[in-house]
Amino acid sequence: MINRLSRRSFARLFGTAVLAPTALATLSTTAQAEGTPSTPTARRFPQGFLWGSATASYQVEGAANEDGRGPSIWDTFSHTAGKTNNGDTGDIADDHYHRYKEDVQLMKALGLKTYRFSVAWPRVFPQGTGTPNPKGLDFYNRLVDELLANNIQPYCTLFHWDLPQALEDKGGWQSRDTSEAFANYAGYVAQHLSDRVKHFMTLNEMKSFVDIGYRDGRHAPGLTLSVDKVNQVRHHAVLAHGLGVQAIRAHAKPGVKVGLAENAEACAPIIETAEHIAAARKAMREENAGYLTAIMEGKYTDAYLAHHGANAPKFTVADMKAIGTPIDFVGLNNYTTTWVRADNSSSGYAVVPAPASYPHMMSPWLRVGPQGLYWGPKLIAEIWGFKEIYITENGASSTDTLTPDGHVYDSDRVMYLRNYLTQLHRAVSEGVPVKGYFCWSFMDNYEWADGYAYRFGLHYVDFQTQKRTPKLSAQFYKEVIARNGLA
Ligand code: GBH
Repeated sequence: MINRLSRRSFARLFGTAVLAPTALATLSTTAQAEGTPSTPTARRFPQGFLWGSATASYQVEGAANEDGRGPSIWDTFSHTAGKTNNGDTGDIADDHYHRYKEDVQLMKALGLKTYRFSVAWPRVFPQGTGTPNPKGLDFYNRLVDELLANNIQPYCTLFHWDLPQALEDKGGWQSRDTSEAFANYAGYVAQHLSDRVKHFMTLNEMKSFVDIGYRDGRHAPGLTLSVDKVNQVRHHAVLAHGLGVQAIRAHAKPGVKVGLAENAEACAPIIETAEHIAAARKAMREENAGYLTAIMEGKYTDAYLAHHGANAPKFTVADMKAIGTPIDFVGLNNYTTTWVRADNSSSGYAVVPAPASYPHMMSPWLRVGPQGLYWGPKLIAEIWGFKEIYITENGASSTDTLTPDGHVYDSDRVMYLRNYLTQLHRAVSEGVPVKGYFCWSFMDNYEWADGYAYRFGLHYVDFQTQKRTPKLSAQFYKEVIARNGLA
């Protein structure tokens, strides 16, 4: 008892739970053992806040050639020499396809209320269109049943970048047909899962797969298209989202909610004064004009069209109407903050460039800016009047190492998560309607072109043995969930 009490006061003193290393192995929580004491400084989240974690099909499943799965553009890309770090592929990844039951038990041990996964399109339609492969969908039936049996709500993403190679061979996202094919596939999955899955997200991070896959060539399919062509790919992505929303609504059981998971630039005022805040609000619309803004408003902004001139996408009135189909929730993937200041230019704002000394996590792009989790959802709610927002991804890479006695002391990730969640708390305590948060990622996985060297998991994965070990950050997150708060 004395031991427990002193641990609790220690936790209060330092604003978080500090546990003896031995507690890590069992993931016990002080909050559960002692009830959740409420203190004036407790920083609790709203009741029913949905604490979750996320993964994506190609990054965790493995079983690349099983049960009739067709190849995706990531199979092709990762098997092309020189495209990924160390030549790593997702052939085996976390072997989650075979180990999902064990993984759901780890989710349960963490106390997750919800889990966000993605369906691999080429498992369900190996050729992208045509005859569905029942064995492919069966995996997701099993996964969803297992989650529900353990009281974890499934949140399902329909496209997290693993486009069927057969569609890429016919032009991929350069072709409008892919948008239509996506809608058919999305409607089919919704029809079969919506008796149990109540939240669907259409596409994950259009901005990433379009810009990095079709413009920069660093992600599959590895193209470096001209600006006009990239703009058309972008248009087909937002169109796929809109047609997908309509198809899901047409085929799903009543009461299903539809949204997306976009890594919108989270624009934040570099100084919190009225003029810089006004600048951040303008930036939020214009910096996301090709993606989230088009979806929210059913049109491209004048500045976006003027900027691209003759290179602007070709579209019809009907396209824009489909793109603007109202959605039930916005999912925001957020890792970084886009700092903005007021400026005398015609746009009224300027993005503040990051100095070389700017702090980042293991991934060089992952510059630490917790305020995105406050300003991102706050400005989205303000500008577009949104009532339901989720943070569909947030997390960090770290140079995790397993100690000889089997621990991972990822204090940098704990610090990162605490800082970001503090800003998220600031948002919800002001009434910004954020309903849930998904930590990326549930376990270390295939970090796309960076391969397995960049770890984002709450669980450490030994990719030789597939052993999962909860990191210190898992212990931290478990405490957050159990307390529904930060202290
Ligand atoms: C998310 O992307 C993805 O949804 C998820 O699959 C991924 O594992 C996770 O975050 C962690 O990265 O090669 O220098 O051009 C986050 C946004 C956009 C970050 C693309 C990495 C590539 C940087 N990502 N970016 S670079």
